[in-house]
Amino acid sequence: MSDNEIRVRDIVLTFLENNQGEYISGEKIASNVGVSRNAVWKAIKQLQTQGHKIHSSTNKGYCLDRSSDVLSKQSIEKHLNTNVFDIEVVKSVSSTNTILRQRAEQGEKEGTVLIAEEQTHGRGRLGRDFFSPINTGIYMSIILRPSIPAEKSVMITTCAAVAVAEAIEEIAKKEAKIKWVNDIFCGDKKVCGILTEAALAVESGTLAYAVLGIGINVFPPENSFPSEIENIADSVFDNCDTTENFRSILIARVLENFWKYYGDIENRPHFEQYKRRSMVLSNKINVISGKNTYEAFALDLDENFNLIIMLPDGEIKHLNSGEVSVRRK
Ligand code: BT5
Repeated sequence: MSDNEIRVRDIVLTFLENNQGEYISGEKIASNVGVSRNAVWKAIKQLQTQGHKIHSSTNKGYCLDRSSDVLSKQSIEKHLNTNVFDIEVVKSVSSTNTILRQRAEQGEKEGTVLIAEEQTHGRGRLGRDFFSPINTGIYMSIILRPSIPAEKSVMITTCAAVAVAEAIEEIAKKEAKIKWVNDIFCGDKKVCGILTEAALAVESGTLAYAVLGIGINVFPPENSFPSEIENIADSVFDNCDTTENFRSILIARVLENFWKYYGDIENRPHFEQYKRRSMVLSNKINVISGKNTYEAFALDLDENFNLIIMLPDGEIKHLNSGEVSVRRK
């Protein structure tokens, strides 16, 4: 496809997205986009090949089906009330975090967002895998350039956790809880994981950049979850039978919510919202530190989102999320 054909295809998609569910004549689209009807027809064929559900009728024209939920810059931007993000959507990548880290190193700007329909090597923390099957999830990363000290990077992860929990509650009307520090749960299963990777600007001790990665299981995977995680993972919605573009709407809400907190990140504007949704506070937990596991009681969070725990002998400790993980008993 030539650059011009790609441009026409993108404008036609914007037009269809903004009129989703309605038939528009080829003539009207052509005159709005400023191209021939034949060029519109070619663009429609291309979009259909990409999976967009577009009906065509000789009399009525073209209609993007209401249930068409192929992710695109256009499908997300129509739900987004800000233009601070520069969004790119791709079909398949190794890991959106890996790609954006490379781009951040090369100087790409804050607000760059990469979203994939599938990841072949989705990553969690500490070298763990994040299962990222096609069409049913959200796998997105954002480049950030915050002027905060490196040890405060947990603020980014926690802002994102609150942003995701709020979006799920608003869109899916379900309670979303946060497991210290980066997992979102619906019921007792994980529906979202967050991975923040940052690089240090050595001279200043602040972050040169951070790449925030968010993975959400929106619908059940087409071939179910792999056996290793089927008992711990779930999706936000129970089935794919939906008439709304839930993935695009969720992405827009997560981005907006995150930006709202991120703008004031040094003042921890999300602290109370985070605490309110905590799954571990006031519970008995197992602390996993390397090869050791020990019991404790989760008392509170300190101002740096360290978990304050009490050991069976009464000793109080502040745990850093980079060093240990916890499991509710
Ligand atoms: C995370 O790590 O959960 C962070 C996941 C971040 C994923 C996003 S997607 C966009 C961006 N690009 C990437 O490559 N990554 C980010 P952690 O807390 O370490 O949890 C990993 C563990 O969660 C695994 O060891 C499994 O037990 C479990 N798990 C793996 N895939 C899952 C899934 N799809 N849903 C729920 N749990 C999963």
